[in-house]
Amino acid sequence: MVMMVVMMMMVMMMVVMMMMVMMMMTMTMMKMMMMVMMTMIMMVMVTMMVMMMVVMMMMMMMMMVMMMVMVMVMMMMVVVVIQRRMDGTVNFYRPWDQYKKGFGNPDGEYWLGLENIFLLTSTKSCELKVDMEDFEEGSVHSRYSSFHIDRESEGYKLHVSGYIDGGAGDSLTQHNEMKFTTFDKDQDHHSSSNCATVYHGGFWFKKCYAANPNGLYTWGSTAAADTGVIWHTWKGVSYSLKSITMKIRPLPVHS
Ligand SMILES: [Ca+2]
Repeated sequence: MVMMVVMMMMVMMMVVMMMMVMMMMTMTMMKMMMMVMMTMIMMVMVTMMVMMMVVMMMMMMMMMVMMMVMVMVMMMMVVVVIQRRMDGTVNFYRPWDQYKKGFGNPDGEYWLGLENIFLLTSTKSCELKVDMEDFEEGSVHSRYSSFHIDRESEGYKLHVSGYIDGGAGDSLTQHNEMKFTTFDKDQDHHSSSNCATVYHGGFWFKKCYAANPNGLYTWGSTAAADTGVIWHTWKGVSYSLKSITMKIRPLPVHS
């Protein structure tokens, strides 16, 4: 009998112990499941945040690319008039400091100024277009794919190349590598005279010119020999043009 009781008690104790172990195991399992769930939630949240950041960065990059394209398009559209003759209202027979700083009216007869032209063309490559009209309703142009000038200490030396025909012929390439000359600053290649004094305007004279867009405005015929507003390859040296406009435009950067 005693043995039976002892056996029963032992079995009961074993059952209780097993239950306790099972309870402990269940609690550990629940804890582990909670931790796994928390970790999963955290991972989902972090993934969502990373995805949001990536989307935001992509949007910012797209906006930056769009802004860069807009700036490039705007730069390509910017045309700067550096010289214009159209009605003879402005005197172009001027000294060095006037040609350096500019004169006239941007809406009419105009010289932008050598220092400004230097600053505009020194940082980016530009093309040059020269539009011309005669008094018989003729209209032509000449284009140069590369145009810039040196600083004042280099005499504002002209660098022009890449002629493209627009009906007027090429009267400017022979002025390439010339320094600027005014009546009070002779930097031309004519040893015995000053081309600016002889032809009444400042320009990148050589010995002396094929183009003299800053010459005397004489409404067609040139009163004195070769002194008009001249583009030699279009109308010769005895015809003073009705209008001439020199404009520059920055070129897109080539990689
Ligand atoms: Ca000279």
